[in-house]
Amino acid sequence: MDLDAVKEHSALHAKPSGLVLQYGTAGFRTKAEHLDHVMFRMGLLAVLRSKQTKSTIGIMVTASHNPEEDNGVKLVDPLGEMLAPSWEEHATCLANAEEQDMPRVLLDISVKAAVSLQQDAFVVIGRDTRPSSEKLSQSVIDGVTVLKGQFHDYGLLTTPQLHYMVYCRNTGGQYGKATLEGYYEKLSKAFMELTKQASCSGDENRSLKVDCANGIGALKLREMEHYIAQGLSVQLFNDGTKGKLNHLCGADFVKSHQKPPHGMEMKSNERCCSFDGDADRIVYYYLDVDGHFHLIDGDKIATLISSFLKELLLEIGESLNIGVVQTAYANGSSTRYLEEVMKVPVYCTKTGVKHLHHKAQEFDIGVYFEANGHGTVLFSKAAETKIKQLARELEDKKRKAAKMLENVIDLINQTAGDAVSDMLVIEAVLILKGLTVQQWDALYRDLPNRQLKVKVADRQVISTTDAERQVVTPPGLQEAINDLVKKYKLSRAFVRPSGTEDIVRVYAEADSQENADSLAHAVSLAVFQLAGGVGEAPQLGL
Ligand code: NG1
Ligand code: ZN
Repeated sequence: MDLDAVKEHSALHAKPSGLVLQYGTAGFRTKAEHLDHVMFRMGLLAVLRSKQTKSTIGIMVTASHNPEEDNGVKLVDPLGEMLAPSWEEHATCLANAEEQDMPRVLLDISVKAAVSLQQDAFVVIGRDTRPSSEKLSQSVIDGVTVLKGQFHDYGLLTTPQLHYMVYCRNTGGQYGKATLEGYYEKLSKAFMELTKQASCSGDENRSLKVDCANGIGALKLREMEHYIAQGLSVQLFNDGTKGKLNHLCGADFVKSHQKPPHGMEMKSNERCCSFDGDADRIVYYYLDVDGHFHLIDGDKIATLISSFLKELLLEIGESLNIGVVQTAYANGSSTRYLEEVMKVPVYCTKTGVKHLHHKAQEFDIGVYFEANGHGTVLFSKAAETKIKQLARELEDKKRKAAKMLENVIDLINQTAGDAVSDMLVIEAVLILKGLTVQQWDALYRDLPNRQLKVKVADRQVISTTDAERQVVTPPGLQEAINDLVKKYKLSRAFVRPSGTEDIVRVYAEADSQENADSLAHAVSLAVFQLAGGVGEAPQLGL
């Protein structure tokens, strides 16, 4: 490692002294102007990770659903997965090292992680449409080249497309071709094959309005449009030609405000969906005839997809196990429906897809979704082989079911949540089951809920256990929450420090919206009082 060259180039991407950042739920995220040094250093780190794993590593420059002025970066591991936890720590150390210490910290990491420095390194890079992303990805490239890593810059990509590229490259093209065309062809072919099995054509239903959050999803969906045109017509809104990224639109806005995005023309009973800023999340919704807004979130997406997969498994008579993984944010009604009506085992993990992904790998078929619409389906290698074999051997109806499962395997992006791939799976399931958006929504009724944010001096004073459903510190907070929850029916509440914003998140659900709001407010006050709230105390209705 040429540490002199590292030092010299690092000075061009100098760290503002005193700035401390953490590799959180989704990598580093903050105001774009604070990130230049982080990008350069993540370029360096990706080279080490690539040498250590002897594989291609990905770097994505995005801040997902955060405001346009923010940016962020995350590394993608060889199988298209999130970076391993021990390397998250290395990333945090490296990003926070003061300028003069950085080369030494880099060397320490390479020793600790037993990186063989003679090994070649290859890094692939993608970025979203933020104005700051191009320059920041150039800083990543500077980091990669100073350590003599090779790289391919894909330029504008959705986050899941970058995950896909990494996985393809590390499996010798077995998963698919590591090009955009390869991605579009793989998904569209599986979608067309799957929907061909529908008994009725249901043509009138095959159109969908998509709010692209003024982000990368618009560009990529437009590129893909003609590949799927025969099966689905998509009408794009918030395509980035006018509005600002994630501003009053996108999946996060729709989910957290529980209302339609701006800039979308909705008529009653029309099926609509929203992507987030880097197109790895999706939520659906519609207006009923009375003009009421109905949100269909990640929980209902998981329910739709897992019930479809379970039916196919019953059809082929194979005892492959299926499990659904959620977080504490999953609506209580969804958990009850999955367990009691669908008889599917449900597991709860900490927030952040890496935790859900990890748990989902324990099943033959693991369906995981965060309530905010980030998720996918994982098929174990054994399950995939079995299904492919059955699709050749079985006959008639059973064969058809096995073939459909095979199509789902190709259609779902198994590397991470992918709004485009999830959208196509959902559309295919609706077509195959002949379901309208209202019928899908009516599977169960969400418990009214509310999410709030509380500002505190140091959010790390809150620690949690039991998949974040119980507070451990500060003392007295969990008792206070328990007492408040007891005052309402069908109620539940929990708090946790956000991994992507400098706030504490509060979640509450109860038998009515009024009660959910009131419980969430009361819990926010308890957090404010017991966990060092700053500024004005939380007020009801804000
Ligand atoms: P934090 O800020 O840690 O709550 C948010 C989402 C996560 C996940 C990450 C990464 C909620 C409540 N939290 O994390 O689910 O998607 O962002 O984007 O939706
Ligand atoms: Zn995202």
